Amino acid sequence: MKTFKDKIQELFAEHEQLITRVNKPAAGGNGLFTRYEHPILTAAHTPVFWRYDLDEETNPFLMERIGMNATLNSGAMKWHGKYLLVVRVEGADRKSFFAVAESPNGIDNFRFWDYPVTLPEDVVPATNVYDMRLTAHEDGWIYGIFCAERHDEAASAGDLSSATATAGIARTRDLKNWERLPDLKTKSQQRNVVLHSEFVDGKYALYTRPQDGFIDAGSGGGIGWALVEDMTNAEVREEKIIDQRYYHTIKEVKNGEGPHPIKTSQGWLHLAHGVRGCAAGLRYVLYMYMTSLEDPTKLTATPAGFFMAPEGEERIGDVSNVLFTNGWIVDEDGKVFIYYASSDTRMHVATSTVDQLVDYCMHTPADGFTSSASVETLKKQIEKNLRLLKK
Ligand code: M1P
Repeated sequence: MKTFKDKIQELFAEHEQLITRVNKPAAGGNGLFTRYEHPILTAAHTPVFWRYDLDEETNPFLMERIGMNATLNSGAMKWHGKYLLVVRVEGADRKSFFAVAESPNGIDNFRFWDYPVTLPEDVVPATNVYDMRLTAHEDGWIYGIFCAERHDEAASAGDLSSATATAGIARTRDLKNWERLPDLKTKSQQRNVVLHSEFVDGKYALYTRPQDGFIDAGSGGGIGWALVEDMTNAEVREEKIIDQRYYHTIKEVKNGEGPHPIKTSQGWLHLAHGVRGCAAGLRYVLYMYMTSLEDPTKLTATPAGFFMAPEGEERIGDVSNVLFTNGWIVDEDGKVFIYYASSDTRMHVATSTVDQLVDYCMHTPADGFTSSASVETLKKQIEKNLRLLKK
């Protein structure tokens, strides 16, 4: 008969086996990026000592006491040679919190730090926090901008669902001690706010996503841009939409900046999510675009359609048919690690290179916005290829 100690050992051994599992490139692909066989983080990757009370006296049946539901939308950065994710962990109680997981190679062996992030609630307490974008800014701080969600005080009596979305701001120098700054002041609700890594005209630059309600972007036209003088009292006075939504595209209903863009010799390389509605609900896909180095508000490349859409098991989860990203890491050699979550449930990685992604953006035809325009674009490629094939 197994003792309590044996059972604990078993739990730890199973967990260790899971988190040290080798993650190999998945077969197939489209030349743009490489997917990997396994998710890099799931709820089961959270430490055993988070979930179980390991004291036989207080937990004689060795049951989970604090359940974890999902690991999703993670900010990312390279830190002391390690690939670090600030993961949105969602507990069984539906509350999300941030926790750091690190890997030696960016692909597997992600291990959570012992404690989750303690985000001070001294400035503006929120009910729920999630989807942190990390920016190591040239001012020397690492900023984390995230969604701070609160119950909408204007909701009618008995409406316990209406909420408001605001951009929460925190900063750190070591990813362990965080300073909470006042939430971003804006005219509308905001989610998916991202800090650009460099000063622009001596100011902090933010990618915004104005929205009429907690869910609906409504009159918010797309991904916005705003300059802010001081991150310790950040206020959006003017907001310009730089990446608009369009009818009958993958970003018809909503879009949102992913991680902050990567600086390349050919412009700023952006990764974002686009949302459209269908009979099955909302469909979230990832797309890319580029902006000018001289004027980061100017679009220079807008490849049509999605860059990455949910496939296989990625399609299913707590909120099915969703890919979402808010973290990527570029290595010195130009290798890019794209961290994305599927269906609000688990985290994955895909790899590519800066050169491939820039090539994708610059040479993928833009959306012509009608079926006939798409057919004309396709015909050009067919014609060229058939000529080549006949040679
Ligand atoms: O459920 C899908 C996503 O929905 C929201 O995205 P958006 O801000 O574009 O509406 C966010 O709640 C995100 O966390 C979630 O993954």
